[in-house]
Amino acid sequence: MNPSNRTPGLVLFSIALALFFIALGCGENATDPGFGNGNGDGNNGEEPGPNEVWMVGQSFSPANLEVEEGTTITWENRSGEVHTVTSGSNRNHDNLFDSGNISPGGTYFYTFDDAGTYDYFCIPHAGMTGTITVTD
Ligand SMILES: [Cu+2]
Repeated sequence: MNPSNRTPGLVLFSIALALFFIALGCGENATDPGFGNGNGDGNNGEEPGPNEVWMVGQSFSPANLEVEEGTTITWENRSGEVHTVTSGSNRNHDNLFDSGNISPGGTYFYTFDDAGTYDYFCIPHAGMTGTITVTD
């Protein structure tokens, strides 16, 4: 190869590489798994992982989850609304855990160290409840 041709080739390659990464970046944004996509259902065909609970619309999914002691549960707000993960039943907070407001796209974690049945609810939404059953 003639040395004088090297530099333009390198410049063209660099431009192509830059365009590739720009395109990649746009693609990621366009396919970012959807919360707040307008219909209150951010599923897009996906499922919560084994230790995950999603807030979809005005419900917890799955509403009932059984895990072993020491498991950390992740709640992810896949809806377009603010929710809470608040321990207790019949809308009475038992002060074990409370996420505070979780905005769309936000997450909350809690580790269940002891076996038992743990009811929880969402403060803004009557009827939005869930249960974590912890086995030893
Ligand atoms: Cu809620």
